[in-house]
Amino acid sequence: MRQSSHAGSVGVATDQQARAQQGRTKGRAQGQARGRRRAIAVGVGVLAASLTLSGCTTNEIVFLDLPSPVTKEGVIIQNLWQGSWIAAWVVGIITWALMLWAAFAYRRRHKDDTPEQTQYNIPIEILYTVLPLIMILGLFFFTARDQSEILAVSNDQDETVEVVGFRWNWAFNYLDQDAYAIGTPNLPAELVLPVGEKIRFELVSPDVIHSFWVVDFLFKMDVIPGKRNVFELTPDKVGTYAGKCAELCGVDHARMLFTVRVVERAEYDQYIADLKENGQGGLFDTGLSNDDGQMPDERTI
Ligand SMILES: [Cu+2]
Repeated sequence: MRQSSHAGSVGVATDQQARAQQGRTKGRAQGQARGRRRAIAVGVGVLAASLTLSGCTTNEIVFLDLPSPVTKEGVIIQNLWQGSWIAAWVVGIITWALMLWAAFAYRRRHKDDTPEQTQYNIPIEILYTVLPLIMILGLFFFTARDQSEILAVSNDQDETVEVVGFRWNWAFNYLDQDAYAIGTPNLPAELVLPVGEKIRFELVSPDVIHSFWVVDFLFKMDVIPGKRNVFELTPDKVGTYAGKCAELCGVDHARMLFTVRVVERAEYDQYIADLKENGQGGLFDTGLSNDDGQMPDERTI
């Protein structure tokens, strides 16, 4: 009787211990969950605060701050760029979520535990071979489609400008107007274009490879000696835009700057008239540039 009562009290004690143990385990689990939630909240808060305090715009955060295009064709490039980033973000977010899920779901729960070891999952391996292939083919398709649209030359231009990239600045021959403008590193060239009119650009170089780049056009093309590279764009926003050489072409490459000014037609006509009045009628003879890299204003020919 005493024994059984003793056994009973042992049983009660064991139950109480088990409950206390359960309580401690539950408490610990709840504490860990709270800690995790707090860590996630702090992480999200720090990320949000750093993005807000840095003053970044959506364009800067999501699309890495591509300038808004100032040509009709620039919109195609903007769409390609933004579409590629949206696709990249979707793939990135899914990938990061899967990585985090795998890290948490299959983490080691006890220090003596070994997580389940797996290998040769054929369906998964086929999936992660085929999916990237589909993504790359998708990017290739949209790039090729847009590139052929932007580079299409239809010969229905309103004005033609021959762009001469030389060491170390630029000359612009207005072929339909019989006038030219030329720059030097000290007095960079200016290219004036009428707004809303299709311009045919013909790129030539008398010396080395340069690259004609107007940042806000979202477009650049190499200027190659012995070759005439042609493209057509329609600037559709009045304004002043920075241009530069985008091909490391020698010692004064960094000084190959120029300005593009997109103006109304009347102002353009006036500009051409002023050029002619200043003795810049006719065309700049590209043959004058020689291989010694002399600046045009130093030439004696
Ligand atoms: Cu250059």
